[in-house]
Amino acid sequence: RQIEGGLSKAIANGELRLVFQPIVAREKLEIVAFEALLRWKSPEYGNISPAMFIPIAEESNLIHELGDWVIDEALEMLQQWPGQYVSVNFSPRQFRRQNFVGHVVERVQRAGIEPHRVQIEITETAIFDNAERAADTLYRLRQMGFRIALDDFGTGYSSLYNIRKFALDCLKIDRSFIDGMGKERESAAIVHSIIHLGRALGLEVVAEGVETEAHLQALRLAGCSHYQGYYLARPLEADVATEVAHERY
Ligand code: G
Ligand code: G
Ligand code: MN
Ligand code: NA
Repeated sequence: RQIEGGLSKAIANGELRLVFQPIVAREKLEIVAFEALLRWKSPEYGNISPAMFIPIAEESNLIHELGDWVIDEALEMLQQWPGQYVSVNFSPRQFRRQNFVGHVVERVQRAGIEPHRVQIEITETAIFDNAERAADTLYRLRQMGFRIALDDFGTGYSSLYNIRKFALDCLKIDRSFIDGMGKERESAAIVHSIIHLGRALGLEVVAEGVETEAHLQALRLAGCSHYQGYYLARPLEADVATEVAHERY
């Protein structure tokens, strides 16, 4: 409850910011995109992780206000980058909002941004409870030119059904599988399968949580096209992201 109160003031008080983690492409490790990640530095509680406060915002209508702030900030960054796209996380309630498509389209148009420079990241839980409606929403977003990524791929219910049923551009392999790659053969086999499946379907595949040179080498060998993780870059402050966007593109 207290957190909820603090959060409702956080936007107006300028306590929120976005950081941006590079997503790099296989060949030259150039930065093709940044994932926007929300940060909250509260005067009362210090730094609080979105893993903690997003679920609280989801229980109230705050998630919409927060989400709108995130989209607008992310769109503004695009003006300063040479050609990268931005990947924005949407929580299930945002995604299920009435007229979600119209809402996002309006903000993108107002910012004068091409929808293909915006990737919408959703998790499998967002589409789980009403598959028909989710399919329609994703189809319409894609018609408008947005990119769609399935985040934490492999951890959701019925992952294979999801890729058959929904209009997607990108699979983000959950970092627990990358972490497990060198440890047990199940994880390695799953990572390989997702990469092959993605390629066969013409989807971009991003490996998340690339933390070591060994991860990168194994993923390269497996034919993975895109990587994200601490080994390549941590989430960066906005000005640093803009600098590296120009250096490595
Ligand atoms: O950096 P990391 O601690 O940022 O993020 C923790 C969790 O919070 C992840 O599951 C991530 O997807 C989620 N998250 C980060 N930023 C946002 C955001 O802007 N919106 C939503 N809905 N989730 C976010
Ligand atoms: O759920 P989602 O994939 O959106 O969450 C992104 C989260 O992963 C953020 O908290 C981000 O800070 C974190 N993250 C990014 N790269 C790495 C990494 O290499 N290792 C670990 N452990 N976490 C990472
Ligand atoms: Mn994500
Ligand atoms: Na993820």
